[in-house]
Amino acid sequence: MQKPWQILANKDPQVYKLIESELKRQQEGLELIASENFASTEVIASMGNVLANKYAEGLPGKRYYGGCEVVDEMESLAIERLTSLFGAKYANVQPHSGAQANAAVFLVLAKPGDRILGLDLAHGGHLTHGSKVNFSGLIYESHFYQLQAGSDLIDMDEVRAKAKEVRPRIIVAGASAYPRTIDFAEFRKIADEVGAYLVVDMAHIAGLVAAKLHPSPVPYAHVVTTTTHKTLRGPRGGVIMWNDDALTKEINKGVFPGTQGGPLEHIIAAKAVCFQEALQPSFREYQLNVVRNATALAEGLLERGFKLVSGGTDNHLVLINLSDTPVSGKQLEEALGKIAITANKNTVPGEKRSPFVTSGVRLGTPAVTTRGLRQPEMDQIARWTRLAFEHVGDDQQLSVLRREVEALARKFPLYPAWTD
Ligand code: DSN
Repeated sequence: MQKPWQILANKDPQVYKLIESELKRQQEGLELIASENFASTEVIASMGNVLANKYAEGLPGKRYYGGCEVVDEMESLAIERLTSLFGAKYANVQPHSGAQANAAVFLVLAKPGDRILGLDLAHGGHLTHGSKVNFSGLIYESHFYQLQAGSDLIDMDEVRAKAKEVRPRIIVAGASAYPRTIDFAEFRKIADEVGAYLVVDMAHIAGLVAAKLHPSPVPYAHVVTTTTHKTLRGPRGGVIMWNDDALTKEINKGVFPGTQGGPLEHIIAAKAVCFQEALQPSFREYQLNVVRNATALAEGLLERGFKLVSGGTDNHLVLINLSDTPVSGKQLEEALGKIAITANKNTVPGEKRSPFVTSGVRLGTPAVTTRGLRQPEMDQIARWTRLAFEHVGDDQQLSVLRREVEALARKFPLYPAWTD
C-alpha cells in the first residue's frame, strides 16, 4: 500500500526523510507512553485530504462561509457516530485537542476568578485541571483534591469535604496518571450537593469507556471532554459531549468563537473513521487486551520488586513509584530510552523530587497492545524495566538490552503495509 506521504519522496525529500525516520523510530522500539497509540492506516490516511482546504467556522447548517454543504455532512456524520458510541445526546467534534476542549468548556461554565476543583497534578491530575502555569489556574481560582495517603486512591470523602469548603463552580474529574477506576456517580452527587458543574475529562480512558470496561461518565457529568488519540486510537484531537440541551448553545459558543477559529474538517473526517472503528466488536476485544496487558505488566513489575502507585491497576496504565530508591523517574526514563522503550517520568503522590526529575515512571499498554503484544511480552517488558533500573548509567549493558528489545519489536511488525 502506498504511504500517504510517498508523494514527498521526490518533491520534498527533507520532509519525506523525517517522516520516514519517525516511522522507523516507532517500528524499532516499544511504545509504553500511556497517552500514545498507533492509529490505523485508515485513520492516518484520512487525515490528509482536501477537507483541509475548507474554512467552516460555525456548525453544520449554520456556517460563516459558503460551500460548506459537504463538510456539513462530514461533521454531522462524526457527531452522529460519536454520540452513538458513547450514548451522549449532543457533541461538538471541533476541538483541536483535549486542552482546547477543556478551555472551551471552562470558558462558558465559569467566569474569570471563579473557583474550580480538580485532582492535583502531582497526584495524577492534568495541567488543564487548574495548574497554576495553565490558563485553568491563571484565569480561575484553582483548588485541588489529592490521593489518599497509603491507598493512593481518590478519597471521595476528601473530595466532598474540599468541595464543601471551596464551593467551586466546576468540579473536574479525570486524570492523566491514575491507574484506578473513577466513581463518576459519586462525583456527580458531590457536585449536586455544592451546586457545581461536573466536568469529566475522560481522555485517558475513553477507549475503555467506549468498550464498557470502565464506567461511563456520560450519564453523570454535565459535560464530558476527551481527546481522540489515546486509548480511543484516532487522530490527535478533542471532542465535547453533553446531555442537557440547555448547555448546547453555550458549549458550541465556547468552541467557536470562544476559543477557536476554523475547525480542522480533515481531522474531523479522521475522527469519524476512528469512531466507526471503535463501534466494531474488535475494538472491545482490543480494549480487553489493553487492560489484561496492563494487569500483567503490573504483576511483572511487582514480582520484580517495584512499588506501584495504588499497588496495581484497573485500567491501561501503571505508575512505578521510585520514591524510596536512589533512581529517579528521569534516570529510569532515560535508561528505558536507551533500550528502545519509550516511557515518561511522572510525579507520584508525596513527590520529593522536582517535577523535572520526579520519583515515578508511567507505563501504559494501549500502543503495544495495538501492535499485538500480549501477556508474555508484558512480563518481558517488566524484566527489561527492572534490568534498566539496575543498570542506570551502564551504557554498555543497556546497549545489550536494546538489541533484545529491538529483536522483540521486529517480531510484531508495525504498519507492515507501509514498510519497504
Ligand atoms: N499529555 C497527556 C498525557 O501524556 O497524559 C495528557 O494530555
